[in-house]
Amino acid sequence: MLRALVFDVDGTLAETEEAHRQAFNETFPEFGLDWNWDRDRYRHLLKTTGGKERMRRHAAEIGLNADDLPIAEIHARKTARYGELIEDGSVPLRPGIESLLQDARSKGIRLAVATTTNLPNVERLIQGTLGCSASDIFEVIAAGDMVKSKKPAPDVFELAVKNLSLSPRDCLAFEDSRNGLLSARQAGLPCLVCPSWYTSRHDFQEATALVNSYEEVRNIAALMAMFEIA
Ligand code: XBP
Ligand code: MG
Repeated sequence: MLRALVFDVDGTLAETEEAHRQAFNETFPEFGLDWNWDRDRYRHLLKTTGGKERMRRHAAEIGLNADDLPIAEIHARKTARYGELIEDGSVPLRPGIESLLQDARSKGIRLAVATTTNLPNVERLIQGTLGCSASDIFEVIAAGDMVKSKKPAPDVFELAVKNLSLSPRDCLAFEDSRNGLLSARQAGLPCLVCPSWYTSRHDFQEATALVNSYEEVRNIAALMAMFEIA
């Protein structure tokens, strides 16, 4: 019985990664770093979820010791810059997402978030796009640093399901990446994947359903049909 939809944020609710990349690149010089991540480099680094973890990986790969860098401070500045970039709604929700959220609410299907990014980023995205607080839309928000291990570990989906007080089988996860898909499936949720710009070449063989656009599943009836037969 479908009772809740649990959404990833980056790449799923919106194509945010270019804004993340811009925020990282604009922050690095403030800390004396000559790092500049182009799209190919960022696609590689996206294999590591979480901004702090991503910077540590980059440091290690270029032969630096991340412990010598103020990773938390850099990340705080990057988060502030990212918020400025998206707070005016210039990164829109992906087509079909808003109508799916509205239809779910009207049908009494509960809504939650399971993301590796941090809470202020979810808030800024929803304020910028829907003009309300994220907590007005999502009953439960499980975000990056609330859990021990980020995706592909199941922790963040497990936390969302626990806070919903539901069985994972009564939830449906929405993801765009292989790490997210593995996280959702390991937590026991069926998972609908809609690839994003950076993830189109990922392996999604464990997906319960795969679509090219959320416009294919813009209402709960379409989703139920897909979910029941999957
Ligand atoms: C998204 C991420 C995030 C963002 C950066 O993964 O990996 O790390 O790129 O966010 P997913 P922070 O969509 O699978 O949750 O800098 O706030 O960590
Ligand atoms: Mg994602």
